Amino acid sequence: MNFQHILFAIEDGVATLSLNRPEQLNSFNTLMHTEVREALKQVRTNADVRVLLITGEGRGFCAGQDLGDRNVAPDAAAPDLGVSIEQFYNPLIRALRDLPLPVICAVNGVAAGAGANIPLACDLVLAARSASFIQAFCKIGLIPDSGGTWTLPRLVGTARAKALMLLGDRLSAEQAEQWGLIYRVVEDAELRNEALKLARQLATQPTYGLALIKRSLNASLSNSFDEQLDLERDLQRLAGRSEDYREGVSAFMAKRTPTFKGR
Ligand code: LHQ
Repeated sequence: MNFQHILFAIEDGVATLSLNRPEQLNSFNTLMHTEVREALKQVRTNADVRVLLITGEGRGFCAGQDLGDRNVAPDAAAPDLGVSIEQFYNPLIRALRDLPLPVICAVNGVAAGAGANIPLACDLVLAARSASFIQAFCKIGLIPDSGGTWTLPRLVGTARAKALMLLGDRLSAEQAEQWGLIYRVVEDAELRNEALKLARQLATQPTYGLALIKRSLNASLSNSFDEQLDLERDLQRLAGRSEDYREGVSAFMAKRTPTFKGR
């Protein structure tokens, strides 16, 4: 499939997906959703892919839904936005959270609306120093979607999540790091390289095990302590059966560098 609104490449075990409508700050229209969905399908089904890196082209990361895509003229019938969420945004967020591999998000610029919540569905978020996060929904009479009402309060606490979502103020990358919304701020010029370096490093690691770590941490946010202990038991059972576990222990005992295959 030839993509128009995203760039997609697979190299050294790393799939890089870059949103590519820079003039509209990489806001989502239907075609971009369709292309992202197709790329994520390739990520899921290509055994060579061990890590996914998501970023954006131009000065923005993503401004959420393309607002020009909706007819809001006074004489037009009210749109059913639930359809768009059901068809596109919820499947996208679920796909990112459920991908059995680490997902890195490199937020290269402003991230607004759904574009501010997509990174929160990823596993490691780096942001350029000049990037910012805006829960812009409240400014146009909408509620935050793309999982934001679930992820944001868990990351920064309800008091800060409510302020961000009710006021729609711009949060700098630095503040986002201090509040625990993202993992790390890096200098603008270094973002892509730093993110790629991290992705390539992770792609040499026991990525099957990393996927199980991701699964257990995601589940811990809504599990009880007892449920989580049981889950740890079950996932450790799976991890212990992996080739990478054998390789890791053998390499440790032989004092050599392990070669992991992600299975
Ligand atoms: C855009 C957009 C945009 C189109 C900038 N659309 N063109 C889910 C389900 C269904 C429906 C509804 O929504 C959702 C989820 C959502 O995501 S709702 C929230 C949608 N997003 C927003 O409300 C953010 C709108 N954008 C902004 O507030 C600003 O553009 C930000 C703060 C992101 C950036 O501001 P500036 O740096 O000052 O840039 P700008 O506003 O000048 O934008 C640059 C261009 O990008 C401009 O086009 P132009 O032709 O004038 O250069 C904008 O119109 C265009 N653009 N966001 N979402």
